[in-house]
Amino acid sequence: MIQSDLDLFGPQPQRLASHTVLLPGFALDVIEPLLDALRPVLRAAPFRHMQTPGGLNMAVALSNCGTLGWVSDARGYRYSPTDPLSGQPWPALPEVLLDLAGRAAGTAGFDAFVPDACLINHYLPGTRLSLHQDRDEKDFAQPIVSISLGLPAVFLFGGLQRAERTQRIALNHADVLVWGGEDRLRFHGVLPIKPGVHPRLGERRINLTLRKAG
Ligand code: MD6
Ligand code: FE
Repeated sequence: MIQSDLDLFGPQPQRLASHTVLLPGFALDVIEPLLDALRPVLRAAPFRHMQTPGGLNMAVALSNCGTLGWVSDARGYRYSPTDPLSGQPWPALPEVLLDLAGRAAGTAGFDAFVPDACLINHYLPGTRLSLHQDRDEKDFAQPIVSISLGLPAVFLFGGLQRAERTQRIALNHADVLVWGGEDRLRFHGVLPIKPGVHPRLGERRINLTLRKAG
């Protein structure tokens, strides 16, 4: 059977809201260089479970790269130039990640996006991320680029009030989600990851969110 022209060009971008675009499979052609670049980052700054300000252990394990990294402890949420585990600066943002984020943002209509922070989240089957807003960054005019790797997730995409109803969006391996503008402060979260084994990443989901934090 001959593929349709549409299939030959791959899945098309999907606009989920006025300033939110899902780019299915956008990271597919750089997955191997991306994983190669993440390995030394995660050796220098391993995944860890941070404490919430309320004293609970976060279910998601996390790390960072870039000049700023997102941290949580008894004092609250904030960006820090150093890794609290090592006392050292976070590993540099790999070029392949900077380039991918810039191209994804541009494709979604946000030109000249230069992130300085990449939060790396690690989910095991059963791990969820409760509904939250991303509001620790300085400039909400800057978008966020989110790259999903490994096991699929159901992303909850809500409104500007916590109680507003949420859309459910499938985020699969190599999908890139870009959001900004008036969607920047929407509540969002991740449903518990379903058990499974991803052919490349095994029993895990990794999400990279690139931001201009400072
Ligand atoms: C995740 N992502 O997909 C968690 N935040 O694992 C986020 O919390 C997120 O994907 C802001 C923008 C995009 C995101
Ligand atoms: Fe978030």
